[in-house]
Amino acid sequence: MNIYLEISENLQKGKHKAVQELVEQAINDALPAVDILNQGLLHGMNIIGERFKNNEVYVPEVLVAARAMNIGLKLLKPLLAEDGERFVGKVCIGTVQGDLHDIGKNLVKMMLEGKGLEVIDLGTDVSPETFINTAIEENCQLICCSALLTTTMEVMGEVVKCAQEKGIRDKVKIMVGGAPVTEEFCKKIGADCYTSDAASAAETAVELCKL
Ligand code: B1M
Repeated sequence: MNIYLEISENLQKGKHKAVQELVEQAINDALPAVDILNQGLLHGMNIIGERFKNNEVYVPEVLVAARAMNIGLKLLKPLLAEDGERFVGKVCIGTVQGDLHDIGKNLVKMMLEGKGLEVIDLGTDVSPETFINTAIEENCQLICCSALLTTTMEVMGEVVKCAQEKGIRDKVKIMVGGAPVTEEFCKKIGADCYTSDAASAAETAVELCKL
């Protein structure tokens, strides 16, 4: 079995120590970090996602897989980060109120930092007011909102409204993303842009911070 499949299978079983050791081994073998991420960690997480959808596994199994995923991500972080210009802009990021999913948000954060952006991580379950107050206090050019639930993605519209109410809508850009989010939804709520994955989120963020 190749090492990517081993990482994927151990992640699916929630064996975080094995995932840690295998990712370390792959890094030591000089395998590309992006392949370790896509063919190993994300491959395993996608399978768990499908099984979760089909009621073949339940929340506890998904949680241990998510823990293994986050451990693997931490190890890859320095390798995924590029040695670019430092602090090309300031961004705050969080998963919206009511939503506890943070793996995608963490991946986006890592890529943003890799592009030289200064990132304030607000964590999960973040209220619209917290996004907007942070953007004001920290002088952020960009707010990044992640949502994984069809029920919580609506909070992104509240973030846009809150920015209007606090009079900063013309000073801050709002980017939205996460599995249920679409370009159409982004337009509907009046956010500035939608990106579908962490790499394009980071590239777009740099462009938005330059505006
Ligand atoms: Co949850 N969950 N979950 N879950 N969970 C989903 C999202 C679900 C699709 C599973 C399913 O039924 N198929 C489903 C949502 C259904 C829906 O809304 N239509 C679901 C559900 C129902 C729930 C609960 C309600 C289950 C329950 O309790 N009965 C519950 C809700 C808790 C809450 O948030 N209030 C719940 C709980 C959990 C766990 C806690 C067990 C765990 C989260 C652990 C954690 O995050 N620390 C979990 C997980 C892991 C998942 C799945 C299996 C995997 C999500 C993930 O991390 N994917 C997920 C099924 C799935 O997505 N296939 C599922 C990997 C990650 C890298 O992808 O986050 O999509 P993703 O990020 C991508 C892009 O979307 C993008 O970049 C990343 C890739 O490059 N992206 C952005 C993300 N944010 C972005 C922001 C951007 C730009 C791009 O700009 C700002």
